[in-house]
Amino acid sequence: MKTRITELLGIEHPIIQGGMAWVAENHLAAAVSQAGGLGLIGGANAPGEVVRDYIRKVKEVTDKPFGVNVMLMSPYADDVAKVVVEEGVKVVTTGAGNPEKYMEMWKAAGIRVIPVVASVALARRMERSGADAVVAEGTESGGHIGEATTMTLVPQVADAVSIPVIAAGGIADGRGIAAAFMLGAEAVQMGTRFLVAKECVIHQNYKDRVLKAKDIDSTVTGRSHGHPIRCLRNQMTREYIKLENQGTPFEELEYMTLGALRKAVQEGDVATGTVMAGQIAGMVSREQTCKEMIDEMMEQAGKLLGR
Ligand code: TUI
Repeated sequence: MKTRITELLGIEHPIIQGGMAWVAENHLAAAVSQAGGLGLIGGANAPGEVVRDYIRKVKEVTDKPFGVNVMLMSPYADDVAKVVVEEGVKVVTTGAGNPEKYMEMWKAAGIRVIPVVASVALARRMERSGADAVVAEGTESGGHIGEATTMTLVPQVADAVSIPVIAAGGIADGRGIAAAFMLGAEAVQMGTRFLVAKECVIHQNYKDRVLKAKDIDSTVTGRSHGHPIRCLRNQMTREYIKLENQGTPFEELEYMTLGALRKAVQEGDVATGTVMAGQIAGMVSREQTCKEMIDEMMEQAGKLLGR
């Protein structure tokens, strides 16, 4: 399936793996790229040198294109932004902010820049700043989210910009890919399905929680403070939302959840840790290799789109 995105990135399939914080390290990124998609290393809150190490490890195992997601709220965003240039990374996506200040440096280095946006306004602005494509990410996604749904955001962004659009949020099978194409997308970005990939090195408790999730098992913390995060309901979300409703200051809540994602991902504490996942977790019920997932989804999407 050739689109402007597969051509731009030099990939076989129009599937990009989300740059998930603490999850998207070298093993997952390399496996997705090896399977013909675009694997991403999630910079998250990691220092530049940690990201450099991941980049080198991916290069050791695959010649295929891969990228890095720069999380703009990270205290290390400036460092990571330089490391991707120094390491000759070909594709950069950004999240949780406006990457304009890095655009000139990245473009001069020949990097394909793909900001993740949650609004038409930011998509337009990114096109004007020289972005090569945008990811239009709906509120169905896991992690830090915007307000608009994928169904409403993707066609509005596709109408507003001329650069290619990648759809994200609520997509985890060939039906979702076909639907995204119908809305005007030329590729999809997926996170939640890849959480349970065999090559994804997160704790088995995290995977089990996703595998067992039902349709309405996700919730959103931090809405009242303007930092909405979608994750699966547990003891942590119940306590957080209770305190939030009582008007607890943001700094206190931040303190409470500090390290909570790492606790869930690495230690498997899915009761008091943050289990970030999208609304589509209810449909993700099988552990497979990245190649099995991608081949299966592309076959299903191809059949639907060929009808
Ligand atoms: O970035 C994400 N998802 C994420 S990042 C993350 S880790 C994290 N750690 C600490 C605090 C917050 C997050 C977990 N999940 N997705 C891309 C995304 N970007 N979603 C929404 C946005 C966004 C929102 C507002 C992008 C730009 C924006 O406004 C920028 C502006 O200046 O207008």
